[in-house]
Amino acid sequence: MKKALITGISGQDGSYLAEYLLDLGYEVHGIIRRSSVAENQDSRIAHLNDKIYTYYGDMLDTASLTSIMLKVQPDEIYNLAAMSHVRISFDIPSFTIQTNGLAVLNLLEVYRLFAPNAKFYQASSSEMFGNSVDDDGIQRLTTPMTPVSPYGCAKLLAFNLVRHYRHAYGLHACNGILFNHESPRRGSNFVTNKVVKAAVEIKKGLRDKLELGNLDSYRDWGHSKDYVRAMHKIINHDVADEWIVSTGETWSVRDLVEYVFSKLDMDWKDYVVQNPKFMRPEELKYLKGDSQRSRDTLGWEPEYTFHSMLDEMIENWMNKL
Ligand code: G4F
Repeated sequence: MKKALITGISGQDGSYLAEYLLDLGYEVHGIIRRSSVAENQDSRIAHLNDKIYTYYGDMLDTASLTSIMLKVQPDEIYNLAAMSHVRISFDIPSFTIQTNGLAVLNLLEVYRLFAPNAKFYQASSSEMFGNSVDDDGIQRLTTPMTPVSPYGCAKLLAFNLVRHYRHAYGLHACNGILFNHESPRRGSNFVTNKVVKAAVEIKKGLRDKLELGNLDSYRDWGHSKDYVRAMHKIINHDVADEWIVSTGETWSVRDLVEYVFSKLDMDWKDYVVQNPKFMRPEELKYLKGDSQRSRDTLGWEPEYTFHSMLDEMIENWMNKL
């Protein structure tokens, strides 16, 4: 039985990955960060409580990472822990750089010293590209990385560290550059779930408007469930490398809003207002990823479309509210 250690197991991706690995017969271990609201610590993984092993730890506490690594002795390490909100990274830039960048160095050191035979997966992000895009309107591995947020800068540091540790120490350490990915488990301060939740609340008469920031940015949105399958394929490929995971389709925030409101038989223009509070000091305007190599070499394909993913999120809030 293979052992996996997941940092960030209580997040959207961590919870889906834990389910996926359990189905494959893995023994799943995960690190949970302490929160003052106990329910927030494990709301996404409570249903797995008797199937997984969890430990309190923190990416900023190297001693906790060391003791967990020594105890678990994992075959596969998935580093999904991060301060994952791009706009908030402008408010807490130093914390973001420490957690998403420097802490990855600490984790790599703990991995190198105490579990060097394990395989390592780093959750790298399309936010690393910033506003770089090739002439054909696509981001690929050769596209320059010029991040436009503290979050993107920290992720780029971690990306380079992972590559460096692979080359310098011969470790099986790989990067998955994942474009945006969503699901009913997405935090409701990310734009997809914020829009879906508010639209359903409006439909049910629980509120009357939705405040958003920039409607003109474009994202390549996939489903988290599809993307955790890609993580497993990436870490288990013979050669550790860098991989892009994306749908290859791009939609604007306006398209997203239009679709969700029209699905609920409403005209979004009657309800959506812009609030500068939700704008970013610097915006990443456009994402569309080329994942052809991942599809051809890893045999990965997404199952959800942008619309089927949103339909699932709408259904979730319709049932919940
Ligand atoms: O949903 P978002 O906050 O996601 P963002 O910034 O693209 O980051 C996500 O994807 C990255 C991969 O590229 C991940 F690395 C990262 O961890 C995260 O998962 O915003 C999407 C777009 C942005 O252009 C934003 O400006 O939606 C725009 N937007 C417009 N109004 C808004 C809002 N975003 C949020 N969160 N809230 C708004 O009210």
